[in-house]
Amino acid sequence: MLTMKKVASFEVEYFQYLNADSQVVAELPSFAQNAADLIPFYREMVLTRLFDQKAVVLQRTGRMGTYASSEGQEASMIGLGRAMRREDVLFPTYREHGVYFARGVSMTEIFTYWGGNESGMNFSRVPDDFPVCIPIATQIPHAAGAAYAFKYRKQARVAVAVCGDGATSKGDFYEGLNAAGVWNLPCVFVVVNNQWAISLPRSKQSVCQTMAQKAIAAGIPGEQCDGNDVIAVYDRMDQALRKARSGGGPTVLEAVTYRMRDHTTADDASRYRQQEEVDQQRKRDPIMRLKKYLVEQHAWSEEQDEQLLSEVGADVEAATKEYLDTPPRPPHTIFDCLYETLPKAYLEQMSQLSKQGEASHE
Ligand SMILES: Cc1ncc(C[n+]2csc(CCOP(=O)(O)OP(=O)(O)O)c2C)c(N)n1
Ligand SMILES: [Mg+2]
Repeated sequence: MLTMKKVASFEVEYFQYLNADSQVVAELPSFAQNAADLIPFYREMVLTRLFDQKAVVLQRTGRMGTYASSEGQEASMIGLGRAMRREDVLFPTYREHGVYFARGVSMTEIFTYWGGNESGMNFSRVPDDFPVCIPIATQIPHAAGAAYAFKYRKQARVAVAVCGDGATSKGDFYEGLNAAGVWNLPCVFVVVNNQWAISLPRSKQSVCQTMAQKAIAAGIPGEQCDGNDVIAVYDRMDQALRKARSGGGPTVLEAVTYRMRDHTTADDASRYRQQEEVDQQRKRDPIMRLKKYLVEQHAWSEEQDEQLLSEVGADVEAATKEYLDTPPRPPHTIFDCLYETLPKAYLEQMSQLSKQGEASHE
């Protein structure tokens, strides 16, 4: 007789505390019970947005290279960056500027990198954090490797890999998750699902209901949160980090958000997505959501907001000046951090570039 039994079952939970109308929809975690304690989150989200707007202006006026805007994703970035400890290590994509800021990386360092000078990635405050990763998903197995090292050395550190919805279709994503699961590594994988992978919408990326459930195949828990609710992102990140740090193993956290601007300054999103969709998503804006809540709780006012905008605006201007005042590095230095011993073919190219550099100074 044929008998059927269930051999596995799983579920994916969704977390949200502050909905799109700034209403509290679940009991707030302790760090968020006093609204005034959320002001530092708000400040960093505002800073990230003003930085972002300036970076696009610098690119458009020929003073910076291609740039990937993070507008709309501030709650995901600041929630996760603030939850991490300084000794944890970040493995980001090219769009996580706010996570770096929350970790104490300076705006000048980030401008410097996007201006074509890799020394901007030599972070003074978090020197172990990894640089921007352009190849999609390759940072995920790197994070698993670092987490293995932390475990081997018995260090209470967590490797945090951040990737996009598109990256979850790469083999590297699953390979990293699988290794982390098998070795029970101190790792958190954050999928910032911003609904688009350049021109490919989420609906064509994968037919699975959530990106978080991709964790299940690797035997690790996956959960989803409202990526535009900074309380939810911080809370879930904090839980996942604590678990990883105390030997409880890896977690996948999907933060559902939206990419408000073009993929990068080299893209024109109006060629593949409708303005109505973008307008609709504006109503979920993470910064407006938190501001409205703070004002309603009498923890914030329009006057304080104006003051903040002018202070942070001045900080962005000061960082811009510092970046623009830094002379470009000589072209041959692009070879400096490639190999311990530079192959012969590159040696020749490097000496050619050095000679050109000397000639142009004569
Ligand atoms: C290995 C690799 N393949 C292709 C690309 C080209 N590429 C750059 S960004 C991108 C889409 C990534 O989408 P997603 O992971 O959702 O991140 P998002 O840009 O939305 O933050 C692709 C395919 C790349 N950089 N690396
Ligand atoms: Mg994406």
